[in-house]
Amino acid sequence: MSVLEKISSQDAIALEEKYGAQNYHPLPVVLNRGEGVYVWDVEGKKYYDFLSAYSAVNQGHCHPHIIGALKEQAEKLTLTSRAFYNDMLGKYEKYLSEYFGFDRVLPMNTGAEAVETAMKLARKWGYEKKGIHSNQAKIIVCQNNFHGRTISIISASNDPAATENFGPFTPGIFSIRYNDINALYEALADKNVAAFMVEPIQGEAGVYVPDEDYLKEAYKLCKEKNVLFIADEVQTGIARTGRLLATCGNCTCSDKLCSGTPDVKPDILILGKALSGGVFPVSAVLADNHIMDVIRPGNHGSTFGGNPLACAVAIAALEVVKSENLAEKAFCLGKLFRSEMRKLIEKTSLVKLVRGKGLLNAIVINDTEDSSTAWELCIALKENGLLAKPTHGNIIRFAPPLVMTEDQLLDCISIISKTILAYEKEKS
Ligand code: IF1
Repeated sequence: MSVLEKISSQDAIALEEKYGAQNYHPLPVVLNRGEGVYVWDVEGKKYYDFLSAYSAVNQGHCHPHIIGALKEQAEKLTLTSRAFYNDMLGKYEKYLSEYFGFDRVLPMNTGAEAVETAMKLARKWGYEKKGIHSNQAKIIVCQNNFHGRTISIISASNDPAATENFGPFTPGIFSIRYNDINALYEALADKNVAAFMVEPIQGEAGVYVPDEDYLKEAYKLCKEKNVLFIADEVQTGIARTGRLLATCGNCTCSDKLCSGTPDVKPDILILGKALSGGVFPVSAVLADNHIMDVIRPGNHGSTFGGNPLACAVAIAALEVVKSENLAEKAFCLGKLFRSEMRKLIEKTSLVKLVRGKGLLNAIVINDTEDSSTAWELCIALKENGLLAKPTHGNIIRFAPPLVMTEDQLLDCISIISKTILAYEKEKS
């Protein structure tokens, strides 16, 4: 079979089932084209994408400015390794540093690699700057976190599906309750703590938004105890939550939304996903000199990290975020989305609540955690032309590309409302 030969959805699914490791349980839809907020399946049916590849495609599918940069750079130079300089990396590092207000960038590829990098950086800083005795450094994380899939990262996880039979795990990682400032206060009493790593909103846990002051208070505590505050903004960053960053460090986001004085300026910022607009894996760790300077030649690296293609793509992806005011759009559309969902909740007992920030939202289905209601609703949404995926328990995450127009969003809200009301009627 030629790889260019057209195949049906059924055949594509059968191939994955026969030849692929079965580490996913996808919705039965096979996509082969995307443009902006839309994707198409192999039979030509058009859908609104309400997952955005887990927030990697914030700029919309195949954005012409990003694809243009990709093509142009791909024809010139794609990879040199870091054994040599390339003419894009420095430009990119300057652009990224200034964009997010940090001194330096350490370029990687996937989100998990960037999280690992941040953990290594924090440990090394702990020994060399804070004076922690060798091999004693601790990193504090939060329960129900999602930071990726490597062994060290799952050592921080309490999700049995992600951890069972993958031990032994990496020591030195301890978890506390999320959104519990006292728990952090107690954990930071230990002088061996090098860092506290947190998601500003817990995505995988079900789009769990912490209390208003939690991050600010947590940051203050970290400052008092000389502990690094690591923000994992792989999912929340790059305009998704209605700000350039959910922690809104020294950011360049729209003045209208930003008070100008950042609540939290992470010591270490982790970015991934939408840093490339979903074109391919590009991640980065940002920090100021007094932290990043513990990393010396040979300490860390990656064959692909900082490759010229990634640099060109990421600059273009970040240009789109600014030129199309995506933070502001996510902020306004998110408000509209949640207020319309609240109206729906008044009309149905099937949905308990809506929560989220910007265009990272979820609805909680009024059913037991192990029921298949959320899954069945997602199947019905798919039939009606909208793709979303259930997350832990009975929660449906809604995270469309940020380039959506208000009319498109209202169309989507009508699809979601009609689908839920029809499902409820059918079941009653
Ligand atoms: C999968 C969730 C999203 C992340 C944060 C690091 C990473 C992720 C905050 C690692 C990745 C993904 C991976 C994806 C599912 C997904 C996800 F449902 F698990 F929670 F987005 F919502 N930090 N998140 O969210 O980045 O190495 O994957 O590039 O299928 O595992 P990565």
